Formats: sequence, C-alpha cells, structure tokens
Amino acid sequence: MKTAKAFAAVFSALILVALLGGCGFRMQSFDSLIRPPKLSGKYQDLQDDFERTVDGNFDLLSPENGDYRSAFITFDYDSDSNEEALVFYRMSEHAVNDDENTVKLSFFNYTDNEWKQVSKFDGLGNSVDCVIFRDLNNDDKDEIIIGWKLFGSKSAMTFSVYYFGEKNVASSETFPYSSLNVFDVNGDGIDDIFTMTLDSSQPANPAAYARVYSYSRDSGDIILLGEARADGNISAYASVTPEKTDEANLIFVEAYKGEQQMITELYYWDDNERTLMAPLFDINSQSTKVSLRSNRAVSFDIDDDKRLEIPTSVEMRGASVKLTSQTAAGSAVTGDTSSLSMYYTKWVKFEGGQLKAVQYSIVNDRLGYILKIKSSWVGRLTVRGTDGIWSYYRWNDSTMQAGELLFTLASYKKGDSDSSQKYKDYETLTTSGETVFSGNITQAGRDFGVSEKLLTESLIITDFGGKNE
Ligand SMILES: [Ca+2]
Ligand SMILES: [Ca+2]
Ligand SMILES: [Ca+2]
Ligand SMILES: [Ca+2]
Repeated sequence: MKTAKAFAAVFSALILVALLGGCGFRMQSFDSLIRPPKLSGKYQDLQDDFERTVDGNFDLLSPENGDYRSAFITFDYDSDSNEEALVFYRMSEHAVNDDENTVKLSFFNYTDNEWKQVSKFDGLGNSVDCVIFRDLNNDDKDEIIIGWKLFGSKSAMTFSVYYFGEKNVASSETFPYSSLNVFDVNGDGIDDIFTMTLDSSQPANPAAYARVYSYSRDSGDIILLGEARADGNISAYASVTPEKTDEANLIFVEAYKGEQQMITELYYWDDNERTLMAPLFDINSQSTKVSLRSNRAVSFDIDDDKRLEIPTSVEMRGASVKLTSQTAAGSAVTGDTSSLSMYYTKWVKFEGGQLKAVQYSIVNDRLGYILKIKSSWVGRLTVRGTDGIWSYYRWNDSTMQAGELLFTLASYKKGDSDSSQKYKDYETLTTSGETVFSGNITQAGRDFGVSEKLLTESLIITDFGGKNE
C-alpha cells in the first residue's frame, strides 16, 4: 500500500493529516509523541512484571503507524499522575503468519510502587496498525482506540475501543476501516471516530463508505452514528482533514485513483437528517467524479481565507504535454513519449451547499508548481512541453488553433552550470531550497499581460508530497 503523501511543507496547515490507515490528528507537544520504552527503574519493573505474566516465549510487537510506536506504551488515562501501561506481544512458537498467531495485549496499572496486570486480550490481527488515546465518552478519562491489521490483508483493518478502569479493561465491538481519524464530526464537542472503509468483496463493483462512530450513553458503548457513500474505485486514502466553518463541520478526504489521478471526497454531519452527507458523491455513476483530477494536488487554502478549496478539472484544449519514457536500461528514448491529458485546475469552495470557483490554476506536478491564472485566461491558454518544462501558448477555442508563445517556465538545481547556461535568457522568478524556478516571457506574452512580477506572485511551489524524479 502506498505511503501517505502529505502536501509540501509550504502547506504546513495541511500536514495535520493522518497517515494512510494510520491514526488521527495530533496536536500534543513533541514529548508526548513517540515514546520509546524507557526501561529504567519503574519501566524495568514493568518489563519484569510483564514477563512474569507470560507463559512461554514471546516477541514484543510495536504499532506500525501513529504516534505510539513502542511495544510498551505507558499513559495516564485518568490524569491522576499514576501511569498505566499496555504491552503488545505475540507468542514465539507460532510462525508470524500463522492464523493462530494473534497479537496479544496486556494492560497494567501502577499502584503501591508495583505494576499489576489488570486485563489481557487477544488482539484482532497479526499486527497493530495504531494506538490513539482520546476521551470519547466525555468523562475526562481517555479511552484507547486500537487499530488491528488483519491477516494477509493490506487495506482491511479493524478497530476496537478499550475502556480502562481501576479493576479491569472493557473492550467495545470491533469495526472495519481502511483509514481512521479521531475528531468531533457532529459538533457536540465530543470526539468521534471517523473512518473510510473500502469494501472490495465484489471486485467488479468496489464500494466505499465514510462512517462516524460515537459513544452512546444508552448502550454504554461505541456505535455507528452515521454513514455515507464514497467512490469505491480508489487505490488508497491519502489524508483526512476536518474544517470547521460557520455553516458546517466539513471533512475533506483525499484519495488516490491509481498513480495519476486523485479525488477529494467531502462530508459533513447533518443535524436534521442525523447522518453524514456526501455532497460530491454522484449516485448515478457511483463515483466522486466532480473532483477527479490528473495530478497530485490536494485540497488547499489557495486564497488565504482559512478555508480549504478542492482542486477540480476543466478541459484544456490544444495541449501537448509529454513525459520522456525510459527504456528498461534507463536511457531516454527520443520520440517514444507518452502524452498526458491536460486540464486547468479550478479550485472550488463548498459554501451554501454549492461549489464556488475561487481560483483557476495550472498544476505541474512534474516540476512541482501551481501557477495561479486569471479566470479570463481559461480557454485562451494552452500548454506544450516535455518533462515538466512547459511553454504556455495562446489558444483560440473557436478556431481550435494555438497562437503565439507567451512564456516558458523551467526549474533547475542551484549551481547546475549546464542548466544556468541553457536557461541564461530566463529570469529567476523564485527559489525553493536548492531549486530555481525561472521564466522566459515573449513580447506576445508581455502584450497578453504576463510579467515576471505576475508569474512570481502566481507561483506556488510544492513537491506534492513526493520527490519529483
Ligand atoms: Ca492514572
Ligand atoms: Ca472517557
Ligand atoms: Ca462528537
Ligand atoms: Ca481558501
């Protein structure tokens, strides 16, 4: 499964996303983050006491995602300054992939200078995805949300919630997920569990669901509070970002459709309907095609109003953008190129139940930039180029003809003398780390209204969460 791809550092607000299939949002200070086992004094005692409770040889096991990546996790669920602990392990006599070989989980309490085992559980998989501590029932004590990875499955995981008590630990029902985050979905001030779940049981007709789980006072346990449909034809979830607005608490879910394409799912809780709403999901096509794009841009506050905008695609005619393909040996083959479909990117805001265009742009995820353009340029501009070095031409939509070259944007590493020579007629527009972004504007471009100042102001530099080859 793909690793999650956060947007570039320049969009640091969006870094508050969960890793794929990982845990929820983290706002704590750094020292409450990853805690290695501190096996000295009290913690050595924990290990000793733990070993005494296990009958046979065991291997310790650490969660694979989230903030807690240690087999021994100490926490203080009731904030009384006495720590509690949990330990993940597995018995060594079974092979790692043996179905019998479930992860085991022990809970410990520290009282009277001694660790005492409070409860012991068989886990629900052969590895641990993540551990989250959060108060879900509003009693000022943290519950423990644990995500389990199922045998042999890459995307199907289950979670359960553990309620820590003085005398024992109780566990909830278990629920499936592909991606899990904890935040307040319905706006009642109490955290909920938000999951995206892919159902691939019918490969020809994959489905997916957004679901919200909440603690129910009536049942005394976590229940499914509401669900909405999602595009099932995706390869992985990239991130989940909640956003509070005056109208609603929105949830932006970014998903990959193969290597080239992405979509954004949008959800919000409707208090009247008492369920999750999916305003972008198209029931007829069973997909979220309105936000489909052929680049790796994700929702982003493009106009600095503290609200996210979703990238959507608008057809661009006359474009010819190629990637130089590589032979098996890795050498470039001239003429053997694959063409990319090109689109303008229209950034839309969800407001008053509708999508409103906020900004148009052209996204180049090869070089790593978003070029904001005036809406009046849409349909009057087309792009030609190879390997990310794109030239922008005038385009006439009624004659379907390309006109004059307006400008070209290039990038190269600082101090690369070949490139500095190659782009010596270009003006530096901006730099990002070791990369120089430069442009060359023709007289026709200047007549069209392009200037170095405009390009510099219109460029957003990003590596789209990955390294550009
Ligand atoms: Ca405690
Ligand atoms: Ca609680
Ligand atoms: Ca809530
Ligand atoms: Ca915005």
